[in-house]
Amino acid sequence: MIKTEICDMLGIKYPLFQGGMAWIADGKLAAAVSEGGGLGIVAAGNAPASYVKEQIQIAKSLTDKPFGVNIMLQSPFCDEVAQVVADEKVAVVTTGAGNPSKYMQMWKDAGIKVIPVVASVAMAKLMTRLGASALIAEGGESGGHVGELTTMVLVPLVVDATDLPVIAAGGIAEGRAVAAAFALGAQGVQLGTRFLSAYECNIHPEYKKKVLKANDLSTMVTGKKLGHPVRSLRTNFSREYAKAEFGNMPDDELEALGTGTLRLAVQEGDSERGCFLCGQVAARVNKEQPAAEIIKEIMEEAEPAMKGVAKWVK
Ligand code: TUI
Repeated sequence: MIKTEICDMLGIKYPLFQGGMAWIADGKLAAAVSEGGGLGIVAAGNAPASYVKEQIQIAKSLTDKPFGVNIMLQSPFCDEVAQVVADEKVAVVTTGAGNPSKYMQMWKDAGIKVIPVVASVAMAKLMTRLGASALIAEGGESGGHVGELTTMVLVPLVVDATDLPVIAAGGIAEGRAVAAAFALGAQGVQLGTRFLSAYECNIHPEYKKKVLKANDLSTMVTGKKLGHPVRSLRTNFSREYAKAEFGNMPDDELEALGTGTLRLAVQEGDSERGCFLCGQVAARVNKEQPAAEIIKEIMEEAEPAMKGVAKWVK
């Protein structure tokens, strides 16, 4: 049994979080993960506060265990959503795609544990100073909005820059990668892509099929030109977007080309116009399973992987 400080801090069985995937991580998926002993997370994404409140209530109706909400800091509804999570007193807030400084005090006053995603050492230090409970160090192998650094480089840098427990994210979908993350100094892991294959994950069947079929070269990063690089599956859409980006399409047209494309992927499975956010590790995701089974399997695989590397110590 693998148990760390994070388990005691949050009252969870396994030190494993489900990533807050916009449009995907709803109350049902979050509850299934929390019921399975991990920390389920409802993603606010770009949704209005009313949607987030509804999903929190769905999660509360399906589990008594703690769960979190991920706040996407570039959302136009960020202020309202930040207030809803404080009112609902969710156990944990994770943040992504920006700097959550202005909300930290409000969340802490509501008794919420704040666990920001950091993509740099400077941000790790700032969040430590402002009273975060832990940090998520997410490498660019992950799906969605990606930073510059890989998990292998970022995790030890963040671990050495803070006294807080660090959760590693990006490129983790099996026990061996959990063991690697622990070797880098992490005390927990966060998985997004692996949960795309969960039965409780309500994405279009075409999205799931694409993830299950993906190989080592199936993802790519677009969006650098507009300053928000995003990793997704290689599809006709992502190739066309990349072409437009390398061509001379004006920024406002590029922005328009990307708008609404995540919804088209998640709800319609539209590979001509949809953006299928996905991490590199999709190559290691090959079967559909209940969320609880995914968690148990990974944490059981991690034990021999952690012990196994010790055999080289003479
Ligand atoms: O946020 C994510 N993944 C996401 S957000 C998203 S929606 C979106 N799409 C396009 C542009 C912007 C958002 C899809 N996937 N993961 C967590 C994450 N956060 N990865 C990287 C970061 C991050 C980046 C910069 C965190 C902090 C940060 O610092 C900003 C600053 O002010 O220094």
